Amino acid sequence: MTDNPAEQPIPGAPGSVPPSVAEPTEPHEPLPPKPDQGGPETVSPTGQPTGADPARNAQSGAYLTTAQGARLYDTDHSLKAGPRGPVLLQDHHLREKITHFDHERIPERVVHARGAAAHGVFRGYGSASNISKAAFLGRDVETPVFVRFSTVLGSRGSADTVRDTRGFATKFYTEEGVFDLVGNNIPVFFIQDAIKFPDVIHAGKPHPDREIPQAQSAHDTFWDFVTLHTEATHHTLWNMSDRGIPRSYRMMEGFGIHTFRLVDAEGATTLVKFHWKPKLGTHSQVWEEAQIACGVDPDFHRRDLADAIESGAFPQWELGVQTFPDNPEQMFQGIDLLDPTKIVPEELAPVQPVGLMTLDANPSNYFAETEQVAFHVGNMVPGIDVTNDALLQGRLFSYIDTQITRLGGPNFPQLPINRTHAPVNDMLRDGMHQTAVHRGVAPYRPNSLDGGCPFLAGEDTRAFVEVPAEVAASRKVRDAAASFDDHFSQPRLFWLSMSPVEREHIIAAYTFELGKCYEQAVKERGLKVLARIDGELCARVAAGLGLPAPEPDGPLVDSDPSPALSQVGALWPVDGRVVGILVGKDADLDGVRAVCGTVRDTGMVPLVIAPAGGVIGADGDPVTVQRTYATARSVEFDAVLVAGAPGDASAAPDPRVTVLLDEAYRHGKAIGTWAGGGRLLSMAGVPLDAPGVVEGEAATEVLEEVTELLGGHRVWDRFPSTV
Ligand code: HDE
Repeated sequence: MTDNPAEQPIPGAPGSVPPSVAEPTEPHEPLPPKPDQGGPETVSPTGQPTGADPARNAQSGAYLTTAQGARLYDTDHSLKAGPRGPVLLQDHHLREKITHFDHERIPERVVHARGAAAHGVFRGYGSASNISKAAFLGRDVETPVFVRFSTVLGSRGSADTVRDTRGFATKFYTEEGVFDLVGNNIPVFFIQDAIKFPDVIHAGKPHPDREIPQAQSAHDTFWDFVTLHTEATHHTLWNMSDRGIPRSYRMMEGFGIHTFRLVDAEGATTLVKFHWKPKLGTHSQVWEEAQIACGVDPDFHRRDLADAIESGAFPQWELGVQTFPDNPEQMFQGIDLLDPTKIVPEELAPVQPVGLMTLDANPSNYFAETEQVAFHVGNMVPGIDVTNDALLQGRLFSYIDTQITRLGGPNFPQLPINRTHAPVNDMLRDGMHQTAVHRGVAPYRPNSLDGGCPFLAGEDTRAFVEVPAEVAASRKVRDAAASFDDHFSQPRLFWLSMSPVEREHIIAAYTFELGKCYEQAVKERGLKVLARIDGELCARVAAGLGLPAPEPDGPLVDSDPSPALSQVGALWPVDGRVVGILVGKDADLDGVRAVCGTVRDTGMVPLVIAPAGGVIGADGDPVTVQRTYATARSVEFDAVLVAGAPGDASAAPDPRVTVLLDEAYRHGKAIGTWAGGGRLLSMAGVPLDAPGVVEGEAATEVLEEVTELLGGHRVWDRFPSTV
């Protein structure tokens, strides 16, 4: 057949060759739309339903077409005057294809640009029904949700495992409208007033001259700001703790941060703070592990979430509330509930579970769903209201405003992922990207031309019942309450609540981050702030920086520690944990087969690591290799098993194996071996008598002990501690 498109027969025309339908281009039906992609029913000018089913607007049919649905017979060559050109302007397919491509990108989010998301369902326990009339909190009420996790500072293409706060934003598609709980994995914030948000973000983002460093807080402008602006001390301390480097999105707590107001059916109100508690526990990486993962797998968290859901290990979180009386002072046991830099320790106000969220489906299109989802703290349902927290109040403006630039106009609520499941009958009209074809002539009230529609809800059926909260008569001021001046008592409370190993990690994190700053004045000011948290913390970081430790310039206020803040000490389910199984020359393949089966049966993921890919021991019962020495790195594994050692005792291990075992050991991971693999461990410098190193006779017995260790997340005893 000729290459000249002008000479190609038109598909379907007599004599044309039917297109090949072999893999990988075999046409198939589009994926069924997700239930939460339904939307307000609209009709096209010709009366055809449109928009309600996004799959209708996406890929359908077997043949490649233009955007107008015209079939194409060639998409590889532009239309030319002869095979050697020039290209003709009349090639409308070329122009359509390139023009669309030129406009494929939208602005990334100004913060939280890098994210990953999943669909799921929330089931209310009914336990909150006595304090909120929100229907979705009712007993066994099931509500579809879409959750987006994110880092804050990095660009859309930045690495996942940086030291940063993580976003935890949940869209509940309730029958009463959309409720967005736009939270973080850290329960306090850098600032007490929204007017400071541009300042903290400008300081945290890369330097404006060279645009470096990417997705990092370890640089001068960040530390310059947070040491001058000491209300940031509490959040910064959480960032420097293990919370700043989560092991997985599935293993993070989530916090609404602000105090919200719940309203019951009679109008009585209760103040609450929202908490998400992960069923898998709250766990972190260690810093070196996080840094390595940034390079070897920048998509570490995104991949982890998608893989877990695809494999059926659906992550779950319990939603809970801390409740406080709605008193005029908005204080609880001396803690200002309107100050978002303060927590209320769980020991003072326990978190009461109100429902369970399960994430059970991955998005089918990243751009349409994860990128275009638009959260807004103002998306609330009857039974949930705001408080006077000045950070929250500023957010109420920001979230709707930012979408106008990011999503190109005011009609973003019509995007499939943003559509409410409640019926919509608004009087909002026109604007960029209007996809609804509204009927009627009178989008105003009062009117007689549309028969008075839409009608207003009556007393009993209306949604928003603004709580008639008192507003204290006062003068206009740019100021905050005196209690907002306490910037150090809660950072000290957090420090005192940490276990020794967690304190070591905090010391190392500050030493690293301040050590990355160039400005001496910034480092010195950083130490002054640390002196207000704890003397030992300050002295150890000062020693690491080679600077004198300053005296605190104010009192250290002790309070009872909050054990709930520590991540160390409990046992957790091991679902979805990844066990690497090193299989070299002369390995015990029977043992490998046995442990692979048991690992799977326990709900974990076995990954066999061998010198080369393919299958090994192909004598009827082959073992499939999932990782090779070239593709494996320790950070992917929560535990490592070594299935024997080469018969030739003098052979040095492959250096990549040595690195893998050395890292697994230093990162506190459980290591198990049998069939003589201890020799390999010793050669890699792993002491066989160290805590969490299990050497045994039978593979499955070794695995049993390793699984027990995994329940504690890491072998904490392996980290030296002097605090
Ligand atoms: Fe945000 N924040 N924020 N934020 N925030 C945004 O909205 C803002 C704050 C949070 O996955 C933006 O759609 C202001 C606190 C999450 O799409 C923007 C202030 C908390 C996400 C915005 C705050 C958050 C955002 C950027 C200070 C935890 C990602 C893109 C008053 C409770 C949501 C967008 C997603 C995103 C503004 C502070 C959480 C610009 C002005 C406190 C999880 O509207």
